[in-house]
Amino acid sequence: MQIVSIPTHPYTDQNPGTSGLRKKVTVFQQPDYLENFVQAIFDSLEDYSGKTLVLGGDGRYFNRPAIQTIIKMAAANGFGELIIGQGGLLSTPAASNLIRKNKAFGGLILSASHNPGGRDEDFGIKYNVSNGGPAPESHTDAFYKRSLTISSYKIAEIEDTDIDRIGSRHIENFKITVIDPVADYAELMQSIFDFGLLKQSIGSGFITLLFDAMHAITGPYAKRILVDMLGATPDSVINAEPLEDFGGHHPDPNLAHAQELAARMFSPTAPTLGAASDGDGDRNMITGSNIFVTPSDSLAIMAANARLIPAYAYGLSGVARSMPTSQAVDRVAASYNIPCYETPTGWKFFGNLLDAGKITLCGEESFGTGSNHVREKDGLWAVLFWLNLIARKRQSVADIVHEHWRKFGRDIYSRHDYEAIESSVANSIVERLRSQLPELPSQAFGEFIVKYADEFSYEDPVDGSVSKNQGIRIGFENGSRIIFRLSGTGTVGATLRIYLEKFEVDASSHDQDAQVSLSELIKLAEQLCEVKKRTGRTEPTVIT
Ligand code: G16
Repeated sequence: MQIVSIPTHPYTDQNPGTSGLRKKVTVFQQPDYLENFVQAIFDSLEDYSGKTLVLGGDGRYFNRPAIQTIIKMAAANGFGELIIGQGGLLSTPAASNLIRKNKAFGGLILSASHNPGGRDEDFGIKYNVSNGGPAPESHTDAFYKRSLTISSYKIAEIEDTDIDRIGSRHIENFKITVIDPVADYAELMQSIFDFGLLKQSIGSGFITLLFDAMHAITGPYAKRILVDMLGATPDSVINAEPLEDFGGHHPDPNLAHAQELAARMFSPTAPTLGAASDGDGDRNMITGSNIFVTPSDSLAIMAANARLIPAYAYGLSGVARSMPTSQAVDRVAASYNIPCYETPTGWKFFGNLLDAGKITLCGEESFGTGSNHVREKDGLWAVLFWLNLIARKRQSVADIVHEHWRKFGRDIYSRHDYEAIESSVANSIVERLRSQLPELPSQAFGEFIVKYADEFSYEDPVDGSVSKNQGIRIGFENGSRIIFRLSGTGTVGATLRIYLEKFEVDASSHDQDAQVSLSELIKLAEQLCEVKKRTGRTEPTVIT
């Protein structure tokens, strides 16, 4: 195998965000751009000679050529084996599982998650470590640092690999194994949930379902598991074929983007459960007939009922949520007397807690829930969790949610996103908020009295690492909160996220519309940050 060293020049913008490096496809197509970043990753890692790397992506535009480049670079840099999903496809949770199952050194996942795909849209790449989880900040900082000084990369002069044919081939000591991307993941799901009960509940018609794969990676997974293994009708999975441009839509599982699903779920013919997943299959949206379950509530309900699921029948060691996620799961943890951790946004922060056995379940407001079965959030796992709950409790989604609120109270919650704000304006908003923090505590805004106002900082209880500036928190005496933070996953300008939360014990107020119930907090958020005033916008780009 001929290995060549190609001289290159650094790019200055290869700093990974919340979850890997995400840029426009056209940025990745610049000469040596992908190669530089991959080499920066390899140069920052140690002792991987002869070891295994898992490789796959969500099938978006540029996935296939990127896979071929990475195969050649992995060979040149001394990896022993590559495990690749057929067609270059792997969902993020399936890749995490493969890393763990094969005791691989790590993995490269090609995805920009819920961001749109296509020639002029987004691409992304992230590295996962040997526990199957996203590389921690110590790694991503090192990748960026190395990308700024890189002067050459190594690539093997070998032919393109047939990634559509399952099987192994050797090039000298380098092995390339193309596998069925679904089989190992399906087996894992079978070991967690009660597939017998699910089959019976679906077969008898007690549960009907609609899953929207949004023309992204979960189509083949959902078809195999929900239709072939559990007996759902073939039309239970819609938009099942992965497309390079996701059919021109955002593969973002929320009511705004999963329109076909939303229309069915809020109609008289709604099935028992409606769900969707995102580009790379790690996010989930859960709905029932005429009800949308917020991701924060979904996490809390899963925690409260986990013992009904075979894999969690012995209870949970603890739970965790990202800081902007509502405090609903905290109430469950308190009532079960188990620890609840508050981490910065980013699944990578759950890794140490999961590895140390401190938590079993975790989740985020950004449509992510997961458990210790892998080290990524997991969209189809969440769908199966809800199906299993419905089958065990013999209740509708709405009944399960209302029962939960009656028992624990409702954390009324919403997120307002202002997308593609000019970076200088976004920074001025953050500066303004920051400057107000010292004088906010004890101030009263109507019924809301500020209890604390700070910038969230996290000390990892396992390795002691500290992550600062993780969002601005304003907490009130009555338990309400307003959080402000800039997204770390966008590719155009800056996105300001405003997270609003109010606790309601009174069951007669539980069915209120969240925007109405949160209206005072919404006004107060604008007063504090002036996003509308400073951008001239009249409303958020997206409300969830
Ligand atoms: C990624 C991370 C999540 C995070 C989300 C939103 O998800 O893995 O942990 O919550 O981004 O991050 P931000 O608010 O910074 O945009 P995904 O599904 O995009 O990989």
